Amino acid sequence: MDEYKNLLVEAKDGVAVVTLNRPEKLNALNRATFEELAAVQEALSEDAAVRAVVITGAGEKAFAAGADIAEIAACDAAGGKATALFGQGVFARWERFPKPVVAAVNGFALGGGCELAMACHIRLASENAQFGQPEIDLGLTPGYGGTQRLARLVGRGAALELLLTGDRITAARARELGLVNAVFPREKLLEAALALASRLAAKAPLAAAYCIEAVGLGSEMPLEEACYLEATLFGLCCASEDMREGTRAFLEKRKPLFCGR
Ligand code: CO8
Repeated sequence: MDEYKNLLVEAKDGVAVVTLNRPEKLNALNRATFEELAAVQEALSEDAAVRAVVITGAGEKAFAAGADIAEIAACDAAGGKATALFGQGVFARWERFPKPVVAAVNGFALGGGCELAMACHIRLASENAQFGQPEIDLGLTPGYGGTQRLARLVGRGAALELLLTGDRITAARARELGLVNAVFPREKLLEAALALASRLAAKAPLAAAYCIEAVGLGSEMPLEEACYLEATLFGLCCASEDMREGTRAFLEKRKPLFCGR
């Protein structure tokens, strides 16, 4: 794996773990970290040995406590918009990443940190995790997709409550709202995320990529067009070696071994 300054990246048995690594700043997402996240996306998407990704934060306290406020403080209108668009692009590429991405939220996921978690496909949290969009207390709106993904995940009422109060919520409340998929004791979180990612890594890679595409694109389309997209992707699966292997393995009463073709 390449060397990064603000990230730790390790890959083993089909699963890459990307750790945001500025614990002294609660893993606040500065420009350099975004640039490295963009670089790691490219590297991991091209690496056929990697079939699932876990994103987590270094240290005891934070997944990511937001965008780097020191950098934002210096933004003018044009710079703020450009910075937001750049970050949105990086998060949109995680959302569209063709391999499952699991967020292991191990502490504060605030502002840009919550937005990064929401761009991942599945969110697991530790019991001590806290979520929130506190931008309002900085005189800001979220800028990395938070107003949109939050409302889509938890509904408009709960999203506006979080956006307008800036309040932090517990992992248990985030679970109730559907913002996270499951909650684990802190010491079990990474193990649980790795176990889930390993299971996902063993699934048929093309079918996984098409599920991500169908949900990501389809949920923004009229139902009829989205179902048409689904049928097209289903047809593509039917042309794959993995479909032959999966159906044959079922009929032969054995486990399938998928190759991603
Ligand atoms: N940016 C920069 N530095 C930060 C951030 C941050 N978001 N969060 C924490 N830090 C730093 C602190 O300044 C401190 O540094 P130092 O030791 O050098 O003073 C260090 O991390 C430790 O933080 P604290 O001492 O504050 O730790 P506490 O345990 O006392 O408090 C909190 C933890 C409650 C999480 C607190 O740090 C906090 O409130 N952080 C800010 C949370 C926040 O407001 N996040 C939203 C940021 S804005 C955002 O994400 C907008 C995204 C869209 C941008 C669009 C592009 C322009």
